[in-house]
Amino acid sequence: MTESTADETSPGTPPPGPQDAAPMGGSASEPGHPKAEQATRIVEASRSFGITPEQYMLPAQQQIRMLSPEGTLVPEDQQGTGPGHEYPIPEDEVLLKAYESLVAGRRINDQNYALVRQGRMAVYPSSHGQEACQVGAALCLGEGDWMFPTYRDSVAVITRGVDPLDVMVSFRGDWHCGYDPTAYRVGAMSTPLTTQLLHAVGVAHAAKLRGEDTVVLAMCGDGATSEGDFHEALNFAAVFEVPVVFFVQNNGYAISVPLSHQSAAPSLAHKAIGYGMAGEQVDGNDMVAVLAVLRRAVHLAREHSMPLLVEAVTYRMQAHTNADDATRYRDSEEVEQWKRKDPLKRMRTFLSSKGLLDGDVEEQFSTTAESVAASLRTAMTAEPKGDPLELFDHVYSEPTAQLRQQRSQLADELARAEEGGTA
Ligand SMILES: Cc1ncc(C[n+]2csc(CCOP(=O)(O)OP(=O)(O)O)c2C)c(N)n1
Ligand SMILES: [Mg+2]
Repeated sequence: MTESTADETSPGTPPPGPQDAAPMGGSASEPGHPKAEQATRIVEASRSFGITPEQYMLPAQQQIRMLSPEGTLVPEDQQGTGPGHEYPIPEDEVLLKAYESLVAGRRINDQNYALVRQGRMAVYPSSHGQEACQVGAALCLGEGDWMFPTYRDSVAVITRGVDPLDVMVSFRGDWHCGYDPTAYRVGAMSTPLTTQLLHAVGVAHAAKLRGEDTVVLAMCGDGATSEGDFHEALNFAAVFEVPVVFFVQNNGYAISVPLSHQSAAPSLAHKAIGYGMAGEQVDGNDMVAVLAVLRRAVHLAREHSMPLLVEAVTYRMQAHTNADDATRYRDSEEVEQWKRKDPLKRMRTFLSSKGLLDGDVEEQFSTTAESVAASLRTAMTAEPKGDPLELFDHVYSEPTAQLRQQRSQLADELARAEEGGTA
């Protein structure tokens, strides 16, 4: 499928116009038809790889994988790569940083899980087992890029640089979003499925109109791909050639609904071609492959100003949240099988075999992770100090007369309570 059609790009051959290689065929690609003017970026990109637009847009025939489940390097001819689907292995220092972030991410996930069980946090959708996706999402972006995460993407947001405490306050119910999205270029973690994809496309479109080279990473789960907003976001991004990387973490379930009841598509990455964008499927528990695929997707989105879709196949190791009992809809054998593909173990084995990781470095990484966990424990165990008057802030940019009146009534009552009366 990824065989090069080298004659198309050989020197001296006149470059094909958009209509020559227009992907959809039929009357829509007739010269003079408006459709012929579209998908020029795809044509440009596929031409630069010497393949057809269809070959470029369809995912490679097998999942991109660089590390075996045992953590050994997969031989190059079995990695799933080919022309237009080539993914260079990231540099050693990036791989080591990724592993450090994996260790921290796993510790944060497990600390938060415990804090919920102790009643210190209301809810925590854990990404335990999905940390390679989380870390890859943060490390593939440049400082000026944006990330639009979901409720399950705390580790990605923290790896991007947001203080863990500012992320966790929303899971205690203190704030809808405890950090300033514009300061970190990280959207609020979205609980309504896929609304963030539309925001992501809007931000990327605005940046493009302003002439900035910002790329936006728009994150969602497998279940979210069935939402109407998913369709609208992808369609708009493709038609307007907006630089967004849609990153779908396919963790097998949408609460209790397995992927087989979610989609009949050959893969979620195949959905891309229907919009006229390129899709790729990667082993989501392989830190090396996730980084390689996402980094290149971000590069291509920036270079060609176009959207791409990356599906990472991973697994939700724990229940959806503490409000869910996963034993009611899946058996423990399935979970055990995925334990054997743990992203941390694979990366540790690989980096050790490359001589990049030894006991001292390991120790240093786990000490850092432990101190983050300790500060989370301290902060979440302390009673939150809320100001009741904040109830009226951030509702309208200009508060209404009614809100002003209610605010001053509450302020009076609080002042009287302070003086010793009963509020
Ligand atoms: C618009 C909307 N519909 C329904 C829900 C309820 N809901 C919360 S999480 C979830 C499952 C989402 O599954 P998936 O997209 O695979 O993400 P995961 O939780 O597996 O990370 C559903 C249906 C919601 N939050 N928003
Ligand atoms: Mg899911």
